[in-house]
Amino acid sequence: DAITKAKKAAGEKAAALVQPGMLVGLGTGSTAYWAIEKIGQMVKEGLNIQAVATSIASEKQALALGIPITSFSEIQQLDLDIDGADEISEEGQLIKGGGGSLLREKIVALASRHRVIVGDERKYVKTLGKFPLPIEVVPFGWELVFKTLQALQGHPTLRTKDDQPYITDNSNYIIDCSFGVIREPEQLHQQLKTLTGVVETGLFLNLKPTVIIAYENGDVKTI
Ligand code: DER
Repeated sequence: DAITKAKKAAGEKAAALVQPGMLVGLGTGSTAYWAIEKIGQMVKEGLNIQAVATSIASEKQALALGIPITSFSEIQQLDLDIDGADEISEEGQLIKGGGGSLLREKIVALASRHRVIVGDERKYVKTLGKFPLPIEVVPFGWELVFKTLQALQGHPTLRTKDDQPYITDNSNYIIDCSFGVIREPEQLHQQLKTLTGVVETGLFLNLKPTVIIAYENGDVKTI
């Protein structure tokens, strides 16, 4: 369908930015999926790179494609991180975490010299906040963080999977919050990060990513 074609087009355009010898961050989700597939094809054709994946799922996909996987015990900086997002503002501010991988995604994004964010047109918004903000929290005492988020008008919901709390790759929980339009994302992020028990938020700010948006009509724009 048109959305899948758009995701594929955006992912493959991002993959084309990968150069021989690069250390690459592999994102998570249904758009980054296509970038990883394309990179796998390029590796089969002789491209020499090493990659760090942002989730167990992306690592499995990369290994199956023969993409050489490295880790932060071997390297401390990546050249290019390719990832998706749930919302991309016109200033390049992001909400991520819909796929549950925000912690490793942010670690990899911050360890990369450059970031490319890929998305279909639905992701490109004027202001952040329509998509509920994912917050990764430690399981112990999550109920206390939940109450504080209620008090902050976050309208929190604990993310579940098969009627159990969703467990991240890092053995944590995720609380999704709807704060409404987020006009001061830095302020909100700092406020949330100071809550004991909060590990990370899905606000990816001031990363100055290259943004690739694919439209259902077939256009692909690099912003
Ligand atoms: O969790 C994330 O941030 C992922 O990048 C994901 O939410 C992106 O969404 P997608 O599956 O539509 O690419």
